[in-house]
Amino acid sequence: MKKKISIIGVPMDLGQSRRGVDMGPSAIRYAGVVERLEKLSYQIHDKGDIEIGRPGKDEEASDDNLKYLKAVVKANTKLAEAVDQVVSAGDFPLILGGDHSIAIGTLAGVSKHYQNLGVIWYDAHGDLNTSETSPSGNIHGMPLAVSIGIGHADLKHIGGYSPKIKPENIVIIGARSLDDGEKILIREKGIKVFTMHEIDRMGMAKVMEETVSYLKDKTDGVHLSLDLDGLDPSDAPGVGTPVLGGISYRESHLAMEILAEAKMITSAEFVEVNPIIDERNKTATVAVELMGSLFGERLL
Ligand code: B3U
Ligand code: MN
Ligand code: MN
Repeated sequence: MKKKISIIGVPMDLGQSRRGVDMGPSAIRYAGVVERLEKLSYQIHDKGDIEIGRPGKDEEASDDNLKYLKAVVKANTKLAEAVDQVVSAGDFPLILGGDHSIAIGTLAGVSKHYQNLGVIWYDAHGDLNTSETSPSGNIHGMPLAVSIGIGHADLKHIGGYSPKIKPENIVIIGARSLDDGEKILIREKGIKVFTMHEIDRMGMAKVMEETVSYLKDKTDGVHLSLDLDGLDPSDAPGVGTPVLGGISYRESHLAMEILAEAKMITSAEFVEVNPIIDERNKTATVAVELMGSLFGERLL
């Protein structure tokens, strides 16, 4: 039987300040995600987009440094249910963002199906802020903290349980813009991080091999959360918060190929594609190409 992948789009941009990532799912579909994965002989079920309502005028500003909290909670609650259904049906969930706050809903839907879910967080940022440490109040800078049980109760308890993942089951890859509070949390919780320093020094092959061996024995599933801003802006210009000195296109393909060989990824999301500031849909196209490698495409 063909392995089934269910695609869920989340056209949400309320977790960050620049409008436009709500069009990410469309851009990724236009870049040919369904056709690409069908070619690899998967059976694809595109379940369409989660409905994201428009928030009220008074919702952006919030006293507790959590912009659009209510709307983000609502969207992620819906997403968690949709993802839960996909996993229950035995399909592979592939989530298209949307800003990275949607990882809160994805992980709420996925992690209840595992005893020890691993998470690979491919990102320029740590996304480990809380309302106290966040410089922006943007919830897309908080999903990893929320998922380990740190943050606003309404975010943590989406899906009805907390925490979703254990700090020792996380690997962050590509970090180069960490806030002070995030650095403290990384040390306190012992989260494994390969910053750009390690990627430059060790090479991507070694970084990924270490990631695989770090997670292999202690996890029973691994979620890949890939923020396109993990890549260098020259390769992925269509992201809201580009950070210079990122992972190259080629290194990213290699990373995905090593994950495909390891056969360890059980769910994935590709987030933060912003077609408004992109160059001819380049970033969405890169996302689709990386999905090709992740799902087993080979050069020869
Ligand atoms: N760490 C900063 C910036 C940021 C986080 N995630 C993105 N940007 N994409 C913050 O606002 O939390
Ligand atoms: Mn992110
Ligand atoms: Mn990021």
